[in-house]
Amino acid sequence: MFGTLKNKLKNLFKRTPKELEKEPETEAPEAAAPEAAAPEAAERAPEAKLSRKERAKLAKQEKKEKAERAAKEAPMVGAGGKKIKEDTLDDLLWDLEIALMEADVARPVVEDIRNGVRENLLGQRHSRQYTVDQVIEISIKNAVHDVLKVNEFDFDAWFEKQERPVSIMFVGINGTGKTTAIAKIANRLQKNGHTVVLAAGDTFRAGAIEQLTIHADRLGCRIVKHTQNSDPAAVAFDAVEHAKAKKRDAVLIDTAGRMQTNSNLIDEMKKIVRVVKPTLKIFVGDSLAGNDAVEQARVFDDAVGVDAVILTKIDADSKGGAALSIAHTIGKPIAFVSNGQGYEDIVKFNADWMMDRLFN
Ligand SMILES: Nc1nc2c(ncn2[C@@H]2O[C@H](COP(=O)(O)OP(=O)(O)O)[C@@H](O)[C@H]2O)c(=O)[nH]1
Ligand SMILES: [Mg+2]
Repeated sequence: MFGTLKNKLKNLFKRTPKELEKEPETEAPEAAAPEAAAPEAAERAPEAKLSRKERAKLAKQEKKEKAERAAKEAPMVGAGGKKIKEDTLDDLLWDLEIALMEADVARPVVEDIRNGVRENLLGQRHSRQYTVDQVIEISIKNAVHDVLKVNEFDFDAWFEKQERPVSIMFVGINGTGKTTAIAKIANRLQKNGHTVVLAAGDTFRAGAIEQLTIHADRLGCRIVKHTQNSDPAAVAFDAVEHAKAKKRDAVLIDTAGRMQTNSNLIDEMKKIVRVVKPTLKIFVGDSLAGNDAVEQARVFDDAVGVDAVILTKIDADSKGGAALSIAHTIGKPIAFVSNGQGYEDIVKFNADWMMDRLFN
């Protein structure tokens, strides 16, 4: 999962510190260095018999542990630390940009991360307890976390607060995983004690109604369906009426896919929205589509107004770009990520979850 992005970032972090630090003699505050280094030298004295290589390894380990202990602290200091060189910082930022773009991260998000890191580091001095590569690493992580933070959406808390029945419409192009996501959400809602009605609104594709019927049978929930080629808005309307009459909690509305540029499809989506006024409109995007998924999200958002995103197939997504950029680019949160074909393979998205996958 997200291997490309993960590896690219990891390689960036592996740069040697010397490349990025200004030479000590050019920096007046470096004069304080021997004093600061003294306790460390004393600590290391008993290990004098170790080889140089071993000592270096030990020192590195010590430094790493120290940095990890202080990981929550800001690595930057106002004065007295080491300064980052501007030209080498720009080299690294360029590498960062390339790495993000190669992992299919959308351009505006690349810019945001890059500028965040640059602003944070340029002309700043960093605390002596960090090596410069640790400083860069923390800075990049913070910038990525900032980007991800806007993506959160607590579906469960949201759901509890809505009037019943809650109607949720799923939009997205063919094959992205809408129908599968509907079954997963239905399963999840039922496990949380809610009653669910499915609306077979993909009346276009042969087999779509049958596919949703199989899920309804397995999950033991009601499905409202009409014949193929019938009006999907009418199906959705009937499903909501049924839910009202039977006091069901949720109506999950499946829709057709085709191409996002197909104007019939877009009109069809708009009609469903006019007729049932769904409580929530979820765009389902295939993470493997990378920047295309971002574009599709934009088209659906312009047409019907997307409220949240489900990103699918992240179990097969080696790049991670869409996961990093989709919500930020269209300004809508990611509610869930789908990571497999089983009913349980759906995870509530949050920034820490994604950070964990990218950096650990
Ligand atoms: N690996 C993987 N496959 C998925 C995931 N979600 C859906 N699929 C598969 O993608 C294909 C299309 O899914 P479907 O729900 O029919 O897409 P729809 O056309 O948007 O309704 C099916 O074979 C699903 O099993 C996922 O998270 N991971
Ligand atoms: Mg479908």
